[in-house]
Amino acid sequence: MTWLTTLKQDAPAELPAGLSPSSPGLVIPSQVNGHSSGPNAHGGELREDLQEFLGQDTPLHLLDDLTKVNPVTLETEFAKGTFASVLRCLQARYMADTFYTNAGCTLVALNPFKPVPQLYLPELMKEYHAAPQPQKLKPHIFTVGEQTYRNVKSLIEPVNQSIVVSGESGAGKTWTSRSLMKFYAVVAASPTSWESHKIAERIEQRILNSNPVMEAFGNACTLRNNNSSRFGKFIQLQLNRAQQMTGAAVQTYLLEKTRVACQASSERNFHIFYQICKGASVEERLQWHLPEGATFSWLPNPERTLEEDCFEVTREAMLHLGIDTPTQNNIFKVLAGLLHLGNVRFADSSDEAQPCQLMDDAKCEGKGLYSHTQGANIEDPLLETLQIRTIRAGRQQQVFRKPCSQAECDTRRDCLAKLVYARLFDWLVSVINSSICAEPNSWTTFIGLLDVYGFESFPDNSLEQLCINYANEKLQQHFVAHYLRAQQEEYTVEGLEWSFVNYQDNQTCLDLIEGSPISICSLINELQTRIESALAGSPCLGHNKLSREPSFIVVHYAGPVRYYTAGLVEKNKDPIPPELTRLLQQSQDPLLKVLFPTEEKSQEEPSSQSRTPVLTVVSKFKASLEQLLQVLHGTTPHYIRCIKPNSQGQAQTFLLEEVLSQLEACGLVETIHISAAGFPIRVSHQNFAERYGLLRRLHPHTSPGPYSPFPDEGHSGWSPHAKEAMLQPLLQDILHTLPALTQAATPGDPAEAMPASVHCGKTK
Ligand code: AOV
Ligand code: MG
Repeated sequence: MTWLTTLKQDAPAELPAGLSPSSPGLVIPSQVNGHSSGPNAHGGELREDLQEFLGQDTPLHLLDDLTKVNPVTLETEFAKGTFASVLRCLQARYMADTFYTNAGCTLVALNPFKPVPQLYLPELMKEYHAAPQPQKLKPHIFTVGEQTYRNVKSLIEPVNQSIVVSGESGAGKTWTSRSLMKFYAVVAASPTSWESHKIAERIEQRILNSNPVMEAFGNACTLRNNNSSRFGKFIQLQLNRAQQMTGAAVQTYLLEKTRVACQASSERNFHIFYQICKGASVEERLQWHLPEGATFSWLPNPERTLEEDCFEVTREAMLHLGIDTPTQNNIFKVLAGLLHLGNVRFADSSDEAQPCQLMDDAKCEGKGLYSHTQGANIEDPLLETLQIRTIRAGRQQQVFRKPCSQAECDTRRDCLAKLVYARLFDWLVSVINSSICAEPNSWTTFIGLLDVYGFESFPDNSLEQLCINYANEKLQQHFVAHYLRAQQEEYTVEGLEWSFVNYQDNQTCLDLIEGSPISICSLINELQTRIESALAGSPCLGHNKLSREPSFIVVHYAGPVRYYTAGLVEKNKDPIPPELTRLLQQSQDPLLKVLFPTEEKSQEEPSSQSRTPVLTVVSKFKASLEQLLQVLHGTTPHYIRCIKPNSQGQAQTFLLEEVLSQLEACGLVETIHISAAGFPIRVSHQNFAERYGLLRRLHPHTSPGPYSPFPDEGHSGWSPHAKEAMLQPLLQDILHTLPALTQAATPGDPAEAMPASVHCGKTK
């Protein structure tokens, strides 16, 4: 038996009358299983137990103090203000530069919003790694990292581990997973070096190099975070039997590709575009057709200088990953081409039979993509592809050409850019994978790091938010299921009486989103199919058919979100005109040739026999999420909840309301409810006996226990003063073990006096 949670199992026979083996009040008073018939009944019972146990002459104020932490008080405390206590605890710690706090099985990570290099020094990593009990050091992501690492190692049958990092945009998820990767690069360093692409590089260095590359292409400055990840990431760090990191594999989710062609005001495009515009040399500008001072409509706010605009770092990292300079040049040339494409403007055509023409001032700039990627001149097929739709109809599949409206031309232009960028990103991920992935027989276990977008709720939410929140809903369910299951199993092993608290199960919400046969996902998919099949013949069916203002609300575990259905179906379908794919397949550009191989069938390309159904965004996302969950289910999960103390990104500023809403959104409310339903304190028998064994000796009728720390075992009949002297430290111990419940810190308390853990007692 690993943990002692009550005295029930191993209660010594000589326990004094009145303190029954099933009454764990004295040990950890918050753990009483809710047998009380009412607050007073329970409080009184405990006090009597204590008095009986400690002797009638025990000073009354000591009894009072000890009964203060009785379960009833805790219940009431919890009901009326656990969050207030938790908030004040986090606040006091934050103000004293203590950014990590344990909360049950999760670690809360507050964003310092200032450099704290001393927290991430390799020496500190080694200290956590070398500590006999890292959990006894200050709470840190390295404690989680080390625990995870030891879990893999210590088990006879190795079990894969995962660390799920969550939190809202700008809370520090990417920072945290990056720091954990650095931690493993130090503690699980492989002794051998790799020789590849002329660069001898240790594998862990290569793995770290994947970060700047993926962030350059997948991150952007948003209103909430200057370096916001616009994709989800799951990286598996692969370990061999000797616990050395031999490689890694990256899986990405749902890149926000619309950002290439459309950025909210005050936001920016992906970092890489700014990097090439700011960092290119004179020769490179010539080579990539990026004249100095050129303006691009898809490059808003270029005057802002961010530390992320570090082209050299990206290039260096690409080189280390095996992407050579000619390939890099090719990539940057294509990206410059996309910027030029963004400057293409179409004038409205007064004659529907005539294609929209380029606006005069855009003509020259619009040449960019053609000349770069086609090797052909301006009158080539690209312009035509944007302007004219080809329709195949009739038995003979005759081809009709129909000029597009101005809006349609714009949509096709944007679609082309998104298509190229998304393919480029996927290709980069595959190159990174082939560069860092270990041979199948060179690793046995992995540690997975999940850095996904946090729960999102904006005034206007669409398909992107639906997918993101759906993912969070799934992860929350995984967390609750895992945590409850783990607790239940432990209680069964310990032989404890245990009944489930009625926690909020989000299965109902998941059924609403993904259930079968009818759910939001299936209806969005079906609506599209039905519109296409039932209304296909209508000449009036345009893209804006559904763009009224209808919406629906989903009550997520983290709060209700209103989703507008306008454009939802179209976004879900994410149509790619087949002419665009065909055009790119014909390109002579070496990179585009790789991204768009000719043998691949374009979407909606009619095949001779049957039309394979086009996978919608939601279906693809659902499938990748299920795959991820399957992987996570095969691991022992650990959770880090990142919290943003204020939305301005200011150091030393802790806004209670903003933090509270995040505690709710990241499911900490749920976690605390679940923790509250269980036994919050776990102490091994040995530690417990060492710590509290003397209490037994204070009673004249008890015989010394096996772990008594005192030499004068036979002694009994302590004086009241002696008892008080001995009990005071114990009392302090108990009060410090349950401080979040019993001692709400007042603002300004020194953080060191605050508990390193926030938790609470039973509610039932
Ligand atoms: P996110 O990943 O959670 O947001 P980041 O990890 O990018 O957020 O963190 C946002 C910014 O906060 C970073 O760029 C740092 O400036 C700062 N920061 C975070 N953690 C620390 C830390 N431990 N020490 C110092 N600075 C830190 V998003 O990807 O937008 O959901 O999409
Ligand atoms: Mg991020």
